[in-house]
Amino acid sequence: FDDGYGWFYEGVNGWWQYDDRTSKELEFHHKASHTSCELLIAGYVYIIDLTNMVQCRRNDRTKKRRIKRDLINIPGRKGVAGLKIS
Ligand code: V3L
Repeated sequence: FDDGYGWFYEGVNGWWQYDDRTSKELEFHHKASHTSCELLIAGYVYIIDLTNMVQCRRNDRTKKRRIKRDLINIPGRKGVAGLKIS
């Protein structure tokens, strides 16, 4: 975004940036002070808990990933939505 911040979810040894569309949706819900939202990501509905800053699949809540809103150029950034930085 214009302020240099983006949205990330946890991977192995680093953070993946959310895809563009999902990032915009997250930013909208964040700015509106929503405590959670449900978003369709790669064919699955995810519950994004903006209070505890975690995400999980709606139909399989065992795997929780931490999420964060942070500067785009953080160290440990792996890529965008599973596409690695070369
Ligand atoms: N955006 C895109 N794909 C996601 C997201 C998301 N917000 N959340 C989960 N997945 P789970 P390393 C990730 C994918 O949590 O090597 C990365 O994007 C997730 O993809 O049980 O471990 C990489 O593609 C996983 O494939 O819902 O850091 C991949 O893991 C699948 O949904 C490997 O990354 C199940 O995750």
